[in-house]
Amino acid sequence: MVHGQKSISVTAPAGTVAKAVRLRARTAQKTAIAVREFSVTAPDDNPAVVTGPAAAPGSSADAVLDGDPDTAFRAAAAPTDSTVPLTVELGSARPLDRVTVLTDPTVQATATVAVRGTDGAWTTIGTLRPGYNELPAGGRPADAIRLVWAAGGQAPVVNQVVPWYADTPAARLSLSDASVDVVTGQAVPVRTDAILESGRPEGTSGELKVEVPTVAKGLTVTQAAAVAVPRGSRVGVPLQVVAAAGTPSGTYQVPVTFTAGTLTVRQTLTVHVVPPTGGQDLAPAATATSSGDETSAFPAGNVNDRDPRSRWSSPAEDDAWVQLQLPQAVRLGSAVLRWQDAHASAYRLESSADGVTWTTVASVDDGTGGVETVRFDAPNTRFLRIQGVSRATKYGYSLWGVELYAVTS
Ligand SMILES: [Ca+2]
Repeated sequence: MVHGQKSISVTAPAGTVAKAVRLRARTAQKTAIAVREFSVTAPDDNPAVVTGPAAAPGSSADAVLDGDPDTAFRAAAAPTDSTVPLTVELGSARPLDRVTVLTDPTVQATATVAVRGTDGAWTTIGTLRPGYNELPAGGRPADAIRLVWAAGGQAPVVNQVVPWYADTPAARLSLSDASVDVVTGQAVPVRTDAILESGRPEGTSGELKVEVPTVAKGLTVTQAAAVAVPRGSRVGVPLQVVAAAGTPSGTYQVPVTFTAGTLTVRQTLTVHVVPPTGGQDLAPAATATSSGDETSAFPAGNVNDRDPRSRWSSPAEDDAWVQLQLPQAVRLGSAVLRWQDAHASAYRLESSADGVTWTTVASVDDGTGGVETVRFDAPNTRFLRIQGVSRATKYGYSLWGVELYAVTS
């Protein structure tokens, strides 16, 4: 948590693995938040820096590192004996496998390419020709690459310099959805993709394996086993998840691995197996109460009055809640929440048979608002509570309506 700072720098705990980073206001304030720059770096991600000869107007040496082969560094003049090299400082020494250099194929300019070892000495790894160049760098630790032009020829144009490190995993594995809900007995599979990315210039191929835990009897995940990941590309392999009727409800951790030679990369797919629900919405027959209402104009009863224009609104407190008491206990399987703009970014659904002892049946920590359907298996539920954890806005929680459905099998 930070306060009144113009520049904020935060170091994540060692070993943090993150897909997203967010900045979130926690309290109301007089002025808007303006962010000029938001950057994130990985621990071994020291930014590379490039310097070189004078650039032609509108061009810059940075263009060789921007990842875009369409932009280019254009030298202002043809090289002479005193032209400084184009030097890429890599930021830290890492074993360098190869160097790719893209230059304009129509420009006649010849250069030698050298890499700098940890002893500070430059070693020439090859000669640059117009167009595509891929030069072996020997795999030794290097912390810089430079291009030294021969005098004469035309003003050089370099589109991209790409270092390929030998210590980069040959493949990376991620999941398009790391967590899925699967309804038992539903024939249509739920799909998530295993995404494989090649980290090396030569591409890779291997075997994708999904291990369904034996306790999840009835749960199947089908996929193509052999996967080829071409050079520099990204391949999505569909994983089709089905839970046969009778699969025990619960949350299962399913390891997904990709093995190529001696390398294995892994991820975990979380599968929530939930029973099918249906029948009539049970909420209108329930009695709604809350931890508190913002004003008497927004009472708890507005969540189950079947009126889409009336809403419940809580005071601006993260731990506010609203609950529905059913006429009798049922095996509850889903809740549909219709949020007003002031929604929860995190909340729990809790079940109780007596209104005293509560069980958390679902936790949502990435609430997006709008209409959210939450699935679970909550036998013997007389009370269902929507327990706020954190608000997405400075206002209290606000719901237009809540629907509740029982398990049908
Ligand atoms: Ca309503």
